[in-house]
Amino acid sequence: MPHPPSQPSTVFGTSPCAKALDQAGQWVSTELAERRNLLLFNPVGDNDYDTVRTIVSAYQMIKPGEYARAHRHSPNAMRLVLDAKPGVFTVVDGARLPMQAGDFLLTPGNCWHSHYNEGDANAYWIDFLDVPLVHRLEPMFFEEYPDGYQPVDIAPEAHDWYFPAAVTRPQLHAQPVKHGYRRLVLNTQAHISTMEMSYLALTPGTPVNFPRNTASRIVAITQGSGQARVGERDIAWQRGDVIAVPSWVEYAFVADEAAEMLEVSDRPVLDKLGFYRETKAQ
Ligand code: 1HN
Repeated sequence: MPHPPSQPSTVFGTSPCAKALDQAGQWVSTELAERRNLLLFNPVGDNDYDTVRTIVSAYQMIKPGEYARAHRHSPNAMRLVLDAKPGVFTVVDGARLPMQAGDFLLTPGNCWHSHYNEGDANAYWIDFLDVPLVHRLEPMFFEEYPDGYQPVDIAPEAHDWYFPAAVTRPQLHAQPVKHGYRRLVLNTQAHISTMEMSYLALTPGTPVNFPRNTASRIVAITQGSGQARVGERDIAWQRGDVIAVPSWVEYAFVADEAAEMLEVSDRPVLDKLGFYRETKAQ
């Protein structure tokens, strides 16, 4: 079994998106903004919010000493941590969960959540939410926590909502290679029923052609670099990048160096409604 590197190969904090967040950090406090987000809207038609039709993703940055106050909403949320020094954590319905590079965390709909950076460097992560789906179906609810501070009740080592990289990466590399890549589907269905989350590990130089299918997905690169073809577009990707793959678009990935990525898809919705369909992979 190839030994996965334990540290991320690059630091997100040097990327143009991180620079934009750093710039925002000079002007906009979490006091003012509640969340410091760089929203990844897809510039198609008159869209000014969605990354794909059912899911939005956004980078978030929190500075040392900052606190993003507690709120809750009906949309489900998930976070993939890019850079974080010790002392960064989120509190979800009273459970204090660490946020370290490579960790993945759930905030199921209607759970109170607040974020803290008690470390000594800016922390960056990617948020994924089913806001566009909830918006279209209309059951949108949002509430501020009274006075903003939710108490911490527990600080568990392990939790159903917490997928530390130290656990998921060895699990991913223990999966068999199928169709040229490894896939680990995270056990999240009991908590978030609208989206499916998988980690993928690609072997350098082995192209992976995915079947065209009716699910929409967002792919976030956690390790390595390579190229993708999504529909008619050629994309060079590296750690920290986010790639939108809309419904019924053909897509293929090839890694230049051992690569890992997280895929967030709306497939459970399509499956439940009987709308999931795919063509055979070439
Ligand atoms: C939200 O509540 C968070 O709580 C992050 O960290 C990103 C994007 C759209 C709507 C709500 C958060 C969000 C969001």
